[in-house]
Amino acid sequence: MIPHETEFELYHYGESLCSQMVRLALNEKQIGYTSHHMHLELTGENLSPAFKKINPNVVVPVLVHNGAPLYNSWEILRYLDNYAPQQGTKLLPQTDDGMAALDGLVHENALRSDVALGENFGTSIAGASTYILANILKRRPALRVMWDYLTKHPDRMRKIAFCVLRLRGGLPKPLYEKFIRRLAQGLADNEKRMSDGRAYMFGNYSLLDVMMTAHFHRLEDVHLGTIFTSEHLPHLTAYWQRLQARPSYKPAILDFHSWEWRAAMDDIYKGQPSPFLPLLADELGKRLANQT
Ligand SMILES: N[C@@H](CCC(=O)N[C@@H](CS)C(=O)NCC(=O)O)C(=O)O
Repeated sequence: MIPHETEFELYHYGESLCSQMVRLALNEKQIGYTSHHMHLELTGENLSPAFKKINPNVVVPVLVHNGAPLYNSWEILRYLDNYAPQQGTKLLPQTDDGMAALDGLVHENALRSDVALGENFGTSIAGASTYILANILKRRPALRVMWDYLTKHPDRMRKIAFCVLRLRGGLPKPLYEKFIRRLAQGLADNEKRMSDGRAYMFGNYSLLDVMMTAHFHRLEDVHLGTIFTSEHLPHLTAYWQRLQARPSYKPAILDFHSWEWRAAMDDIYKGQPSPFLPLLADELGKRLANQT
């Protein structure tokens, strides 16, 4: 049982994709919560003994419901929808087709620990953002960062990844190119999906759209957002505008921008598009041409 003062308490980070999804879902379901906003790479707060009592796996988000912790963003989304089925937006797809397609689409698009970095749309978006994590880690001495991750992070892959990011300032370039090619594939697939004129992934808004909001917002953060034009992606561009126009977007996403993340973006991109934008446009063009 986690000490708590209100029914729902959320441990989260402004720019974490999984945290953004849970905040969007809480907003869409109109469920209030106490916010425990944390810093990750900036301070290593998630590696502290205090947070390990809340989540021994040291990751966010953690939603605490009446003292019981819930750890996985997808499970949290489903949990919230089942907890308040009649309140706010229904998050599980409302058609049989939608329910049948859900797991496949989640597997193809979601940031999941059982999918390797760069092997689907979500893990490619996370991979493409690692320059930002590296830039934030640079604010702390390398030895401090390595000590923290090597001695306190329970995940072997992640402890190495964070040290590599701190020491190299990013991952090897071919990996970023792989992420970009997989992103192009995901964008082309989703453009096709939306081309029948549906408003959301399953017709009505659902948890897949919650995820896409976080993913597309991240594409903007890594300065690849100009790929959304009516020329390249007419249906996805309209869809992205629809997602941003929802009342949940500002309170769940924009209002939780973290200063160190914005500073890292400015430092890396200096207001210019990502150097990977031409590759993304090129790869997307090829895939869209193959679809017709
Ligand atoms: N499967 C988890 C993944 C959570 C996760 O990886 N969270 C990241 C932020 S998006 C994190 O806390 N990373 C910090 C770290 O590993 O040190 C979920 O869906 O909630």
